[in-house]
Amino acid sequence: MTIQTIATQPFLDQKPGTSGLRKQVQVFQKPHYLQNFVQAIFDSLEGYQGQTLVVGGDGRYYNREAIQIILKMAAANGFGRVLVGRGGILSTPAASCVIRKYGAFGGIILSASHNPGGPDGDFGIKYNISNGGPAPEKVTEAIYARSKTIDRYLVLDAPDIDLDKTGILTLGEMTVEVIDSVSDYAQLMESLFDFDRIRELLTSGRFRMCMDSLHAVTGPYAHRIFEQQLGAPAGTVQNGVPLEDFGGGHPDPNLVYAHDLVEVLYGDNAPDFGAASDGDGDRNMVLGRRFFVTPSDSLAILAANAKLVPGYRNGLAGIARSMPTSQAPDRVAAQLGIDCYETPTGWKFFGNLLDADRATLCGEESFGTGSNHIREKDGLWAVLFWLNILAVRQQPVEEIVREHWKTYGRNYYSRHDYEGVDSDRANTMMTNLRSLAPTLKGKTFGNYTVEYGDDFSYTDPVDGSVSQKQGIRIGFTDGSRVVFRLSGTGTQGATVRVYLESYEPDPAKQDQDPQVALADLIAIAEEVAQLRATTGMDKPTVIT
Ligand code: VG1
Ligand code: CO
Repeated sequence: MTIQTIATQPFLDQKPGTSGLRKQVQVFQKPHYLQNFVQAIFDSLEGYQGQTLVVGGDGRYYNREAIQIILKMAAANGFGRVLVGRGGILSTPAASCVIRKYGAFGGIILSASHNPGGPDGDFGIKYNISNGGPAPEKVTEAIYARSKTIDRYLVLDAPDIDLDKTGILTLGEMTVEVIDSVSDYAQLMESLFDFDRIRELLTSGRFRMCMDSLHAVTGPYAHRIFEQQLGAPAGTVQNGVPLEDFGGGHPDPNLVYAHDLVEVLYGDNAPDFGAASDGDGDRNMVLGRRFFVTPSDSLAILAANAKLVPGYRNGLAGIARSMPTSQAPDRVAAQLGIDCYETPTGWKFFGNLLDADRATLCGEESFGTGSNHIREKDGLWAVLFWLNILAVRQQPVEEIVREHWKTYGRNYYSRHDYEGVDSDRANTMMTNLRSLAPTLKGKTFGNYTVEYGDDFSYTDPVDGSVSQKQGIRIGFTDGSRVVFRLSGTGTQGATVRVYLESYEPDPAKQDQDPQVALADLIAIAEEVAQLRATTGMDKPTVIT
């Protein structure tokens, strides 16, 4: 087996977005495209010779081919050992768990998360550092810089390895350990939650749940944890076989794309609890019987009930939420007397707060919740957290949420996405908003008076790094907000995201449809951004 040095030329579009490099599969299949990016990752790291790398992905189309390439490149570049999930499968949270548990130097995760898969779908690649979390911006910037000058990559000339049997193999000088994809993660879950109590609930005959894995990566994890370990009846997990194209679906756990689950939970004889996760297993949606829990509320409720869960019994150091996430968690933090941090969108911004033990729970409005147990958001963790709370409180999901609103007030919340917008027009809209926002202070729109308008900038309290242009915020004197961002995970055109939030302390007024409660803010968003004219659409493509 010889190490080959292959001459190559840079691709100029390898800038990582919110969560790694995401492109259409056909782009990744171009000769040298994946190899260039992998070599750019290795070239921007130092000190990995002889160290351990974790590799795995969400099982989407091109996962296996990519892993074979990465293994041969890791061997040629001098890694000592690679841990790879069987069949190339590791959910994003499981990869984070394995990196931490085995003290790996870092990990490469192959996923485009909730983006559709298959030959005409998307693929993605992301580098995680030794704390198990997504590489911070200074690392992704170094990778991007290197990708623009790269002229060669190293690869071992070797046959493919068998990914389907666990065991230890060698590739040149490097060891490859094919590990069970689920075990380490399942053990970690067992150490955090009261499995006995959850088992009691799930086998009591008084409580039924339905978990929809959307034919994505959490299938094997959910089968093992809910059905085998916790005793839920077979069939509790639906769409539990990971498929390379996710069965043609869109593995995004929201009311639009998780329609099978929504039908079950809103149908006759509905179960008590429903949940879904995304392509790579880091997102979650939680439903009660005919009841949807907004992700921002979910984070707030987990925080308010953390004492009921063994892993969090000793209290929380703090909470962190991304800027567009609703301020519901802030109210819980205030009540608990702990800090609540507001970070830019993307899990990489939580890493420092978690490492420094300033935050214990983190969350995003985009169906992401997690904690200091790993350094990624974690879909099944959130589901288990809810089950633990339900097992202790023995109340329906809806009742728990309504009680929460009564105590803390309700943050009405919605996100309107306009997908496939012309990039130039979307960028022009953002540029216009950037100059308009600061001029709006004091201006009134109907009942609302603008308190501030800006482009969110974040200074990391741990390392002082500054991230600018993270979203246009227009805040009103009553705490309501409208936020505008462009997505950093799409692969075609631009996606405009509009985030809307208002606060309702009066329990008598907490029962409205969010689209109705937010109608005035929706109109203000249209007025300031001219969304219809910009996007050419008369309504959002997806409302969550
Ligand atoms: C989206 C979400 C963001 C999330 C990111 C990655 O990013 O809004 O909250 O962290 O996806 O999640 P954007 O830039 O498209 O808004 V995942 O589950 O796709 O790794
Ligand atoms: Co994801």
